Amino acid sequence: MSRILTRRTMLTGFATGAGALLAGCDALGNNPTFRDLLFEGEDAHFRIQRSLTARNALAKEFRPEQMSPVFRANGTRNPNTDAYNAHVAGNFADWRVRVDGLVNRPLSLSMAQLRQMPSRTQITRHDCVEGWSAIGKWHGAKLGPILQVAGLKDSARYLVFHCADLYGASRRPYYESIDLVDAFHPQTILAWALNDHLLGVPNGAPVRLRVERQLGYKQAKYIERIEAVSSLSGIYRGKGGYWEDAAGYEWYGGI
Ligand SMILES: Nc1nc2c(c(=O)[nH]1)N[C@H]1C(S)=C(S)[C@@H](COP(=O)(O)O)O[C@H]1N2
Ligand SMILES: [Mo]
Repeated sequence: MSRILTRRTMLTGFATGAGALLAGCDALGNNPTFRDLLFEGEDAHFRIQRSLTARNALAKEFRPEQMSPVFRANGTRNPNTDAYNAHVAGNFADWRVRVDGLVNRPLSLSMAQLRQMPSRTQITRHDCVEGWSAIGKWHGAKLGPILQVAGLKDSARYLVFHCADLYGASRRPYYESIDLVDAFHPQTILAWALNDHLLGVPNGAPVRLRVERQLGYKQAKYIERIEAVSSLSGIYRGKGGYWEDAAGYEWYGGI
């Protein structure tokens, strides 16, 4: 009941703020039709509010003793191209993560520069659609502040993560994409450490995405480029990711 009153108060406050509605507000409030309309509006408002809250909510974080003894690798375990092998040999000293597309200031970040960005540590559960899960401790740069440095243009709607590996027999580039709600989510990080060690090759060295509200295939490994785009339709086969293109996986792999 008190929640309903609060909603009503909020809505009345809104109507009051609208000024023009102020004079007729009391009289209209006694009119059943208008009152019905108000409540309908409240319901819609709170439905939208709830769904937005769900997207912004934090994924569950776990305690250190809940971490899986081994965090298995899946998909590409080693890109194994000449270019990638050269980076491995050089300890990724020359690796760059480019941030480009619909940004005001394109970036080319070294691993050293990435490590200077605001960072976050989180112990979360990774869920793969193939039916396994693992709890791991991730550490890396928050994506939001990086995007703020790059300055997204108003037309930017999605971020496309271009990876260094060519997957499967088709040898097509692995890629993934997320929208801006997930891009600025506080747990969305470019992770370079897993379980207190620098990320190994099987898990995406030197840097991979963690987007904790979504399934395993969204967690792009071996990131070389982050491209801001207005639409996914021009990217590869247009479904927003390798598995979305190849096997009809959902673009929003919400958990
Ligand atoms: N670049 C790249 N990223 C990828 C994949 C891949 O094959 N290549 N596989 C995806 C899938 S299906 C899963 S479950 C996770 C596995 O991450 P892990 O190897 O650290 O367990 O990475 C995802 N990101
Ligand atoms: Mo997966």
